[in-house]
Amino acid sequence: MRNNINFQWGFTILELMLVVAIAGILAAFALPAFDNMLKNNCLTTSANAVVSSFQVARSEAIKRQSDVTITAANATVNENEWGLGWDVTINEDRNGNAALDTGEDYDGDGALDAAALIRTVELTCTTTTIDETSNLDDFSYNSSGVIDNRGILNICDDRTGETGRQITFTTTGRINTSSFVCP
Ligand SMILES: [Ca+2]
Ligand SMILES: [Ca+2]
Ligand SMILES: [Ca+2]
Repeated sequence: MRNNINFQWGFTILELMLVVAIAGILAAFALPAFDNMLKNNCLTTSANAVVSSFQVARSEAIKRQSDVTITAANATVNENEWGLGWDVTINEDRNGNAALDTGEDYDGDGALDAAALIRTVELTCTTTTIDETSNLDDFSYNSSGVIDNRGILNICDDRTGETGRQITFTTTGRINTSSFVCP
């Protein structure tokens, strides 16, 4: 009986060592691939979040006939102003008379707000950076859908030479996305 138990233990440890060795070899190959996959997903998610927010900002500005502003959450960090997220807000005073008129109360709080919240975007991919190349930390669309600045947003992460995204705006405020070789 005792011999049987010893034999069982010996066999299990040998087996375990083999499994650990194989798992170690597999992990050495699989982990960097998994890490790359996560980072690539983050680049795509971040680019989609930028494009969707700027599209919403432009369409709301035209629809509501008022200025809509997108403000970076991380304004003081020149290499990554937009990487943590941003707010999209609307100036409720669309006729500019400093009074709350019918149809102007976007957020329905009964007060005239210069920056009523349309949406807040928080980005959780900590390795992803979104850098505006001229360090612009806000953009505004007017009621015609024209943007006040032609920004360049480069989306990269902590790898070197990865395929990032570059987002730019035409003079009329339309949004272009292209792939970008990160430095
Ligand atoms: Ca007004
Ligand atoms: Ca309001
Ligand atoms: Ca910058």
